[in-house]
Amino acid sequence: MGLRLITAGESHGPGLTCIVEGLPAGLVLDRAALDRDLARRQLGHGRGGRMKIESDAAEVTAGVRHGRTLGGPVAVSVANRDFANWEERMNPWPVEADVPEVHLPRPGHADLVGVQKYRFTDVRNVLERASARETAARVAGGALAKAFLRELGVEVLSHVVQITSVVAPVPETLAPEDFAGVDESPVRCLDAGASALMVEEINRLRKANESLGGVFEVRAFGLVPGLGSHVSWEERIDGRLAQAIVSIQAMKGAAIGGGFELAGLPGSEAHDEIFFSPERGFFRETNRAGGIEGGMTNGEPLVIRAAMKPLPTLTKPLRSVDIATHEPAPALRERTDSATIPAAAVVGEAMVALVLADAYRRKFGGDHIDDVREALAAYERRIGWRRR
Ligand code: EPS
Repeated sequence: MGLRLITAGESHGPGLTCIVEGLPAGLVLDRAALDRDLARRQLGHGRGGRMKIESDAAEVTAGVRHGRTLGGPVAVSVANRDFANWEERMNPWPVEADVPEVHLPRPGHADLVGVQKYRFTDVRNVLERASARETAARVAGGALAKAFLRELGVEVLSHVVQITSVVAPVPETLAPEDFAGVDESPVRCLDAGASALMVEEINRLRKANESLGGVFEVRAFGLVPGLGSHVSWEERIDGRLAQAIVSIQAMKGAAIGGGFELAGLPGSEAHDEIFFSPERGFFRETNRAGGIEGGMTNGEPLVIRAAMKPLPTLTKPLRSVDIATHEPAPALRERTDSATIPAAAVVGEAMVALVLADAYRRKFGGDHIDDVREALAAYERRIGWRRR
């Protein structure tokens, strides 16, 4: 059995819920680490008023006893503090008050297609679930997956590499230690110079009533070779990772390793030659493949990037049409963030961790965390893999 995540919840409803099914029993969870990831997702220059209201905390309601998993589904809930201001508009039950419908869909959002598809007349019925508030539940689930991966020697880390036209230089190789201070940068960028320019860029565009997109990168260290499989399209781990990344609200692209740049190179410059030494076993000196060959991890660090479009809620709204009258009208204008790429990178870590945790569960099975550890150690011995 693998591992899967289900989330439930609306942006201004009572709260969010995440259920992770498939964690082994006996896994030690750290409450503080869960809340730390939720807090990291709230950081970043360019966020709007909502983050001053929310201070996300995880409440574990199932699957854990005295800090250890029991082997059943783990449920975590995260309250929406803002619900206090939305009790009538977002009450799960009928209310006396007359709650006005939203009729102005925002270009780039799920609004218009959502009402068409689900037979709604009120855009709010779509936007509440489409909102990126849902990513708080993903991050809670990702924190559980990370706890499992950490037991297997895997670290999943992220950084921002681009905000609109500001592109940070990225060294050819990065080690887990290089990410130590990334959360101190207001844009979660590893390069101090680019970080300052990104902050300026956000300020400049925010003043012009614009929103911003960008690119983040997730790296995973310590992955054993052979997660995923070449035998079927559904099992290829690059495909599963791309799906997980592009499923994050506002993502328009995913690239593994050299990504789109590889398309412009001759074959001799696009691959990673294979070497062997008794100390290191098989290794590569480059990592253009981003740690994946033939739909399987190859023992090098995983490198995956995501391209995020500018947020579609604009303080200077784009042209749209009233869905009730069919008259032209500016799109819905809501309180919004201007840039969320630093937070999106934390969500990227969560999604990558969930896919990797699922791959470890599929490959190594086991009911208790020690079963997984033993199966992994036996496999590592058989292929002569040295952890790096
Ligand atoms: C979002 C709009 C904003 C963001 C929200 C995502 O919310 P609001 O409409 O309440 O101002 O703050 O993100 C979060 C609440 C969060 O926790 O990340 C949207 O439309 O996607």
